[in-house]
Amino acid sequence: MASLVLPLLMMGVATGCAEEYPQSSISPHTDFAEIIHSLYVSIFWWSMLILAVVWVLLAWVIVKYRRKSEDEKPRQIRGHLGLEIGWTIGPALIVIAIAIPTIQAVFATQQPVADDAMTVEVTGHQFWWEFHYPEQGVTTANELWLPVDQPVNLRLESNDVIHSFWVPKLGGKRDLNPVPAVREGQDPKYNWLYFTPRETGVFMGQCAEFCGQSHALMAMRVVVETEEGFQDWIDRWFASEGADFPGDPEPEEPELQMPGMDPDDEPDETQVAAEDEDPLVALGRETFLNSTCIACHGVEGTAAQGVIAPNLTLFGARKTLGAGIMENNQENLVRWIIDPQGIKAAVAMPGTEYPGGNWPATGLSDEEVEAVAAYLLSLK
Ligand code: HEC
Ligand SMILES: [Cu+2]
Repeated sequence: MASLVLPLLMMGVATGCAEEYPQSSISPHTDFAEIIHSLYVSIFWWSMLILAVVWVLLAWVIVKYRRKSEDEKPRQIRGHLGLEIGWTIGPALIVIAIAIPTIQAVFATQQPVADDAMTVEVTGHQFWWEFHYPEQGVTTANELWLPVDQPVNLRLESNDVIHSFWVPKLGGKRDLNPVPAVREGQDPKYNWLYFTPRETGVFMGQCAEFCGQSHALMAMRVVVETEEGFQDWIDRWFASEGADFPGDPEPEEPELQMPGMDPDDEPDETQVAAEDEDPLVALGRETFLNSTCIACHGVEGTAAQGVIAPNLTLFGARKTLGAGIMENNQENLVRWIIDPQGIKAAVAMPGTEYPGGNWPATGLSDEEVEAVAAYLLSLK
């Protein structure tokens, strides 16, 4: 049956692709994505049935009404009421048949949030992603860590223009809007995305709403870990530089807090370890903490408390750099610190020789850049 070969071939290609392509939307890994996927699959098979019926009818007409002799003239017909009503009602029924499960799916993906759901506040920035975990007191960027089988409720918001959160394998695609100022007593209106990751793994995502010059370079990863793996990541975040824990008092003003120089500081493991640390890393830390980097970037437990750029705590554990655009290694990081705008247009970060984001060039020497990169990569 010719009418079946092509659909089967297409299915083969489609399922074959699912495993290889990181941003495939036909490879669901959450309840949300499964709802969308099963809707898609059922509509696909009903369409295939319709296609088969149309092809069979077409073949029948071609054979039955073909020209049988040179001088044959087909019977001339003008209009056919029955057919016309038929092909008006038929498609209308098909549209209704598609609308019913679609509307059901829309409601199913807006289900009430479970009591034990974990909230993550996602903020879109030109051109990177910020993830804040209010319950854990953790902030990170571009790599969203989640525990498997734990319902998560993402609160979506933008710091500037409209962005869109899209990790195809996890389902959804929802805009991050700048949240308008609200009147007193009113609650701000956020978009939310609620799902439960079903499997561990790394899932790729991408900003799906054009947001400026480097929109195409605004990717992200979602790292779904086991419960223990996730908790370990949270613990490492707080242990990063051996300081603050949740509930600790707010850090002092950056100028006042020089790490390692406060006589009241109790010696702890990290400070003991610091003695035999790589001198390059030590130089990098000092350079980083004494340059404008910390006006924008934060590193937990240090004087770096900037909040307008990606938080760099555990930066060395990130797989990629620059919102998912390149591998996170010494060589790429050095290139990034020297000239971020040369790699990603319109980025609000100064380079060593060019200003950026209202800050003058950092003026770091090649050696200092190497050291800062080594320091940032040591944070893991
Ligand atoms: C004016 C604010 C500002 C200053 C100053 C600044 N940065 Fe940035 N930085 C940013 C912004 C904004 C981004 C996000 C860019 C993007 O990916 O779109 C960024 C990204 C980064 C990243 C990549 C983070 C990630 O997860 O991909 C690193 C690493 C970094 N900066 C290091 C530094 C260092 C080191 C310095 C000092 C030499 C510095 N930055 C100074 C604003 C700043
Ligand atoms: Cu965007």
